Amino acid sequence: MSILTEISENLQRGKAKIVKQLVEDAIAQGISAKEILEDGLLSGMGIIGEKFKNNEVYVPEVLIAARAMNAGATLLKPLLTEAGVEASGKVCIGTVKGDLHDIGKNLVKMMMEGKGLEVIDLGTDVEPEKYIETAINEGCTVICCSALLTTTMGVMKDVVAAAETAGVRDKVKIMVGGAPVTDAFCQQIGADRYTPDASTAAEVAVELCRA
Ligand code: B1M
Repeated sequence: MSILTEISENLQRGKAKIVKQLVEDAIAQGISAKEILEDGLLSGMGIIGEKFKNNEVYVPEVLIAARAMNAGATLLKPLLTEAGVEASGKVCIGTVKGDLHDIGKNLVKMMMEGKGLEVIDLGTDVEPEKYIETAINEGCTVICCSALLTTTMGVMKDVVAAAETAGVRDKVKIMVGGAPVTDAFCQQIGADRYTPDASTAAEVAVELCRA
């Protein structure tokens, strides 16, 4: 069995310590951080997601898998960070109100930091006004909203509205993403950019900060 398959399988069983060790071994073997992330950690999380959907596993199993995912991803962070890049802008990020999923948001944050952006992490369950207050007070050029639930993605529209109410809509760019979010949805709610994954999100955020 390949080490990446072992990472995926142990993540699915929630074996955080083993996942951590295997990720260290994979790094030592010279496997790229991107491959470890995509073919090991994210592959395992995807399988858990499918089982969750089919009621083959439940919230506790998903939670311990998520913990194992984070244990592995933390080790990859320095490798995904480009050495010597200068801070190229400031953004804030959070998962929208009512939504507690943070694995994708954390990955987006990690990739953005890797591109040299300063990232203020607002966590999960973030009120629309909180994004705006932070952007104003901290001088963020970009607001990044993540949502994983079809029932919470609508909050992104409230973030756009809150920026309008505060009179800063022309001063901040609003990026949206997360599994149920699409480009059509982004346009429909009047946000600025949708990106499907963490690395594209980081590239686009840098572009927006430089514009
Ligand atoms: Co939840 N959950 N969950 N869950 N969960 C989903 C999302 C679900 C699709 C599972 C399913 O039924 N198939 C489903 C949503 C269905 C829907 O809305 N249509 C669901 C549900 C229903 C729920 C609960 C309601 C379950 C319940 O309690 N009955 C509940 C809701 C709690 C709440 O938020 N209020 C719940 C709870 C949980 C856990 C707490 C157990 C756990 C979260 C742990 C945590 O995050 N700390 C959890 C998990 C882990 C999942 C699944 C299995 C995995 C999500 C994940 O982390 N994926 C998920 C099923 C699935 O997605 N297959 C599921 C890996 C992650 C890297 O991907 O977040 O998509 P993702 O991020 C990607 C991109 O989307 C993108 O970049 C990332 C990688 O490149 N991206 C952005 C993300 N944000 C971005 C922002 C950007 C740009 C790109 O710009 C700003």
